[in-house]
Amino acid sequence: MSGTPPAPGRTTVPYHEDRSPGSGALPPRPWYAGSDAARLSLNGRWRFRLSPTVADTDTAFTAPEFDDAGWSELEVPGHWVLQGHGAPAYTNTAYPFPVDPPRVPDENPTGDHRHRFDLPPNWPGGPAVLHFGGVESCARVWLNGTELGHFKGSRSAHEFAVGPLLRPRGNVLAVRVHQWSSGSYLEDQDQWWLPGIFREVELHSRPEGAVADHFVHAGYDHTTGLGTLRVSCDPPGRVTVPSLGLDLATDESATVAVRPWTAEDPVLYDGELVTPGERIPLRIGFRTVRVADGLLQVNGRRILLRGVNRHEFDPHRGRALDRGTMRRDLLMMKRHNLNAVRTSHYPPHPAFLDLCDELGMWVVEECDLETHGFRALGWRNNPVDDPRWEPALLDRARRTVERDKNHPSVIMWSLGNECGTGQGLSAMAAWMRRRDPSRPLHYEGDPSCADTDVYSLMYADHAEVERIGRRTEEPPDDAELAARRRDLPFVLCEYGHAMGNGPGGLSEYQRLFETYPRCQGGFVWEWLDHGLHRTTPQGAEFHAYGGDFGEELHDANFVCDGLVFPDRTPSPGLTELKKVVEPVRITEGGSGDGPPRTVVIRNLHDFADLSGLAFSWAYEVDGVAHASGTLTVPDTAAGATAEVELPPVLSAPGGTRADGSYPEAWWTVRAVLAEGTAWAAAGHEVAWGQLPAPAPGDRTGPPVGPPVAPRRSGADLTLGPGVFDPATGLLTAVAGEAVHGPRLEVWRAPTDNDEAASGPSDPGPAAAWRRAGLHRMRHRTDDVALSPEALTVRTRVAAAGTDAALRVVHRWTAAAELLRLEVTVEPEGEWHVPLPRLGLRMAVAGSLGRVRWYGGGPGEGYPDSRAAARLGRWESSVDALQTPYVRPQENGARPGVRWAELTRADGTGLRIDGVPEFFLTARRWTTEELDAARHTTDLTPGERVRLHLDHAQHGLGSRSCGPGVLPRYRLTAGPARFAFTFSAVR
Ligand code: IPT
Repeated sequence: MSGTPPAPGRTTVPYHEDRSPGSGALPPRPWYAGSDAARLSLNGRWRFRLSPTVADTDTAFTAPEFDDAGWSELEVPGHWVLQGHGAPAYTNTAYPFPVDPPRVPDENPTGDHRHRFDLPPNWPGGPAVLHFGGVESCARVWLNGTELGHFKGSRSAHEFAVGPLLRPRGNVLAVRVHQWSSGSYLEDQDQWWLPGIFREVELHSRPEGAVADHFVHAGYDHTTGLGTLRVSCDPPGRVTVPSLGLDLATDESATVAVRPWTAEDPVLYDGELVTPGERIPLRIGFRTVRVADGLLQVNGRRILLRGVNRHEFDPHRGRALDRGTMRRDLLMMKRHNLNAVRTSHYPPHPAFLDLCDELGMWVVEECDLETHGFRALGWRNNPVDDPRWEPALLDRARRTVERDKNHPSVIMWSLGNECGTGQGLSAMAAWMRRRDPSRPLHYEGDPSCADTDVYSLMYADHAEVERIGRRTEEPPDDAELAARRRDLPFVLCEYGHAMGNGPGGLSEYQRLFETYPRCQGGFVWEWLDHGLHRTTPQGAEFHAYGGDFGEELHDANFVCDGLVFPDRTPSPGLTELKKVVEPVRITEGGSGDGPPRTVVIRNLHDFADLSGLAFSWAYEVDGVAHASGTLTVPDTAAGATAEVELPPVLSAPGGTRADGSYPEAWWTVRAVLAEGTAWAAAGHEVAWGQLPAPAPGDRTGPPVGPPVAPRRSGADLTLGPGVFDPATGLLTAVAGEAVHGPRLEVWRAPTDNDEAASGPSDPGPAAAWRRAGLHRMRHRTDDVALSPEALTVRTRVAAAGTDAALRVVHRWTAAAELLRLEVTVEPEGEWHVPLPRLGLRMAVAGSLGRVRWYGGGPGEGYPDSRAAARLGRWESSVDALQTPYVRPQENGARPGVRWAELTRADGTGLRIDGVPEFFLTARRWTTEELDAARHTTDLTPGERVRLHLDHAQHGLGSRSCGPGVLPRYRLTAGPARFAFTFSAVR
């Protein structure tokens, strides 16, 4: 133990600073949505007064007759800092106060709450409890002037016996809440510090003989198909499950044929638990979780976790979530092929778990525990390694398990997050194992896995995951622990850090999960950006992050690292994840030359066959469907593969494209829900694949026309439809459209992943790029040469202070109405950094506000995050092409574009065909403006549309927390060649 001497200057500390979990509260019990025992919600408008320190307060307000007329009003549940009192603050791991456990600073905002309530006329009288769903971080409670006790443990429920204190009318509940307490040391999760009564406050009648505790044990034996039910209960009673014909005493067990519960098919049997004083509805899911043969198994099968880490957050209400929001989260997750949630890093509102039971989610439920800020201090005085904190730690373990043990969706308990190691964790684990041997334990922070049943890491790179898959990873020192760990299944409790644009590299992780049985998937970090909704003085709305509230210590936008934006619209990362983890993989079959004649359908579900899905095919030429039909897929069990014939070759109009090239043909095969489910309607798309198809028969088109020679007349230089500046060789107009450029561009507004440093010796790609001057490249025109066939412009692009350069040859040719540009890039000197991008940058009229393209879409895509980009014909406004990352950065590229048309309202405009395919980006501000912006409201549309036609982009990676760009997605400076054809859209 790394103990501390007693705090000098103080022999006793006040209740909010002592290490105890509290006093006066009742033992924890299971939460359930309701029973026949009366309940009264005390939520609503309460009276509120904020004091900056504890010393400024006295307890006079607890007297029922106290006059609170001068106080403010506050919405409960809620956080006072989001209701105009004080300010939120964000730190990732650093404690926002001097570290001296268990002491907290004098500046300890303290909120006194008062609520007056009457009992309804039919209130039964007798025993009752006052229920607090969650209060951050320490509450002291009085009812009608009598003190009930105090508690810590923000995201656990606490209850007090209050029956004898209640009066029919004029009850006064007084609650003092301290923002900081000893408990804050155990709640150093990466999120906003948000004090307040943020979950419901209720009064529960607890009649004599009501259920004090009950534990539903419902296992499933996959070898027999039988489920065994036993419900233990205090006091004893009876359990009925009508649809199973069960009527048994508590503690008696019954074994019957059942359909098991899984996340794919969440079968719940309605039942009832009846004791002398209460009837509780039960929702029973039969399933057995175990770690066997080195695998995490449910009902005898290995499962693959397609998961996310979920914090509770709402941009207006913080952690005071309503059920609609919880449900919306889950529906979105299900619709994006996700099947697992880690409740990072505390027990969620228990209603969320009811929804997980109902909709089907594997849940890893974590205790409300993180002491991350001690890491920077070499883990000195870490509470989890100090026996004096053990009661508080055990209290958190107990309150987690006891409250939520009856949920079939919860398949593992997690001790907490990022606490280092220590005996306190072992004590928690020992208690949890005794109390609930039916669930494996998870904890990531101890590489020895001494207290856990699964080996878990966060942000391991692909190579490490592969070694773990092969069981060849570096073992822990202790031989016994090494042997034990090698036999454990592996999960990535966090990976794919979804901060800003990214993550890249998800597909590569998924391949590993599908290749190595030991690698059972993981949980992307994280579900949601925690940006707080704010409005500028001019009335523009944006999402605020760390530092926007004047915090003296903060971690900026590291709190915005989710797959969905703060307002819960999906970010491109979620669309990508949906595609990557799809439970059915559709790929081309057959072997040999020519387009495939069969399609391979791989069923990647853990349990379900494909009968719930309807398959269809479409034959598309340059994104236009010419024929479509249903695809009959045979019964294919989970884990099995079917190969299905595609329809015979079809004839379709082909012709040629504007630049004279031939259109392409593709099959698109889709799998949609055959019937509606609890989480999506019939027709909802689950999976899709695209395969090259035989080309359309008609391969003829109008000839492009004879070549045209460049002409210089006076101050003008023209070539076919193009007009050039004779001095710089820059295009000034094409097909009647004023343009500026194109010229070579290598800079992009760095993403959060680009910006991430991994220590003083490695400041990250963006810093290296800036050092190399990639954001301040100069263009020198070396030659503007005319020949009968071409206009050739040679430039040298380089930054001040270096001799590394890019030599660029622009070869312009024209034929009839087409203007063609061939670009050759040749690096010169030594290039030590990858390029952010390589392509052309140009400006066109702002009126060209519509975009139509044939290529990847509809959303953005980057080299290592483009699985979800579907080849098709897409349309958007320029404005809608932007992805509003909370901190502005590179975004919006559409990958694999063959051609694009930018048009104005009347339909006229400019067309660009690219060979090879390119990344298309169009926005109303420059890269420099995008780079400089801190919030979305810093960007104001300019007069022109800025186009980027990129031959290549550097990958995204996941470096903001985790591995950078995989080698194959690095954009190394090297010789490159690409071409574009410009023409008019009329
Ligand atoms: C990891 C934390 O567990 C998580 O809460 C979050 O902070 C995440 O990082 C980054 O967003 S811990 C880190 C040291 C890998």
